[in-house]
Amino acid sequence: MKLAITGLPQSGKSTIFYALTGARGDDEVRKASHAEQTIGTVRVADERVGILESIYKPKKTTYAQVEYLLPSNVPAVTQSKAENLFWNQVRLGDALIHVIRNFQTPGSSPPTPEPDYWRLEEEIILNDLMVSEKRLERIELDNKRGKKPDEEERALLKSCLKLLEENRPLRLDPNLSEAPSLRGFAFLSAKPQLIVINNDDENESLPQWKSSLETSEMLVVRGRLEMEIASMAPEEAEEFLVAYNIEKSALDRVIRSSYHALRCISFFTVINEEVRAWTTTEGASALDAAGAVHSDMKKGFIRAEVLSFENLEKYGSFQEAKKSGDVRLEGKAYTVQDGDIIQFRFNV
Ligand SMILES: Nc1nc2c(ncn2[C@@H]2O[C@H](COP(=O)(O)OP(=O)(O)OP(=O)(O)O)[C@@H](O)[C@H]2O)c(=O)[nH]1
Ligand SMILES: [Mg+2]
Repeated sequence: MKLAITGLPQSGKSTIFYALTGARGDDEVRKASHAEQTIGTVRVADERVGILESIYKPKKTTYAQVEYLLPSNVPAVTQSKAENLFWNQVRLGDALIHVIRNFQTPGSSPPTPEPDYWRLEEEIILNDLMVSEKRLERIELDNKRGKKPDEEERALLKSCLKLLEENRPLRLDPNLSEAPSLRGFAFLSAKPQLIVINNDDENESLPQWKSSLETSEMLVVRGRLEMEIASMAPEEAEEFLVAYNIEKSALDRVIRSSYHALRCISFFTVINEEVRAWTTTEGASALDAAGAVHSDMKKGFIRAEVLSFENLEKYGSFQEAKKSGDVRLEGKAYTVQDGDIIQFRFNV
């Protein structure tokens, strides 16, 4: 899962990125600094993995991972090359984390979170509008030259255009945001989005907005404070978490909310003495899950042996659960449930 950080200039994008990836002690962080973007990989905390570990005593344990992308270029106000570069990086994300300034630094104007939100949202919509217009023009041109258009794509693009012209994002219409034939366009406003209100150290509350936001989740992060905490040793961080009344770190909360926004679930495998957590989306089939683990498992898929996490905990082992008849044999079309422990039977 890739989460791209967006926001107006000086909203605290870098600060939030480091709060999320700076990670306290236990998290494995790899930062790859490319010419264009910074990527931070963090593991998804999941207490069920710890319980699986105590049951299986594996040689190796692998948590699910989330990648954060911090684009290097700031979005310019006018349509320039730099701006395109920024959005091209953001386009790689499965979802957007939209950072909004709700703090004041000496010399800066008081924060205006709601208008700031709409300013970036409008840019995102405009961006998609241009992409769909351009593609539709192309289709009409080809049509005139005798190339038969893909009618489904054409109709979908027209619906996109209509919504975007009303200044509304594509994420409002799942028929458009989830349409397989539009996936290639990687429309920005079609991506699920998490709004992170970047508050000052002393402020824990969500700002009151005049208009409601139909589809996006919003949460408060005290960016600078949490960035400082993220760089501390665990014991020192603990004191701060208590002092500032922070129950869960920004990292845990943002990951959890993005899981929710992206409709992600986790399933587990135990293969060659490795316990491993995987991320897939709600509604994924056993065959999709097999493909995520290994292409051979998908190709040679026979059956999936599935045990719910609750039943594993109840019986204490896969074998005991099997004796009680609680391990189910499922076919390709089975819909994976959050917490399933899956053994794939396959044949290559
Ligand atoms: N008080 C306070 N200051 C913050 C907070 N987050 C960021 N800042 C300050 O705001 C300024 C901008 O933060 P950055 O994280 O660099 O913002 P950015 O969006 O990455 O900026 P650009 O990359 O230049 O667009 C810095 O001086 C930060 O120290 C916060 O939560 N509280
Ligand atoms: Mg920055």
